[in-house]
Amino acid sequence: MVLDYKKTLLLLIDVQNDFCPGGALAVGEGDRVVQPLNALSAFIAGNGGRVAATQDWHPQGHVSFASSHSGKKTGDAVDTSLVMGQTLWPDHCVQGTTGAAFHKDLNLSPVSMIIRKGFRKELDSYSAFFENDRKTQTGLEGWLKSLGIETVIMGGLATDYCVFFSAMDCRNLGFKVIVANDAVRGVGFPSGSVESAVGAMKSNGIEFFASGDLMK
Ligand code: VGL
Ligand code: ZN
Repeated sequence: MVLDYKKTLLLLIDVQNDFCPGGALAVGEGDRVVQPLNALSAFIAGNGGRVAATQDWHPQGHVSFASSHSGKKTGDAVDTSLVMGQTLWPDHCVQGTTGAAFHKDLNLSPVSMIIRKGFRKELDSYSAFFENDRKTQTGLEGWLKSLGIETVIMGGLATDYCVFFSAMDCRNLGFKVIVANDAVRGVGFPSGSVESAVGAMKSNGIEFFASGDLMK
């Protein structure tokens, strides 16, 4: 693939224990993204590109936890002070816990920036760029623009939430966006969510490639 790697970022989205098998919000085959992402990050970093990672990082009692809302259960949606229709999840990625740690086999050596998100009790963040109020910046846009990054390759978890929101925001901010399709896995709730997320990404000009083809 013809890419100017010096202007390319690989973004590893939420490759954390709680999204892997056995975790609090396990995504089917979530751990299968690790090997292709390690190969991609070695390749991108080795060609002068940048690698960054996001880390879902919630305080106890976070607004996105069903347990924080009496009478609500996982999968319900609530209007909060800052977000209409926030989906509720099991407690996950609590700051400092093993569940919030990156998968032990994810190679963090090439990662030069880690963006933690969802760290405010009252506000969730699916996207690596904007929190769920859709206004508050994480700072990633400025970092990328200051480095002259033009293309962002993404992989990780989950296709229908954090990858989806990150990819759509990234594209809307003017970057070329490529999803490594063998290096993502989805939650699949509500049913059909992965298919509709992939459809929306494709119709917004986000490209999908196998990681092997990105390294040719
Ligand atoms: C995610 C739900 C809640 C994700 C994070 O990483 O896709 N999904 N928090
Ligand atoms: Zn979360």
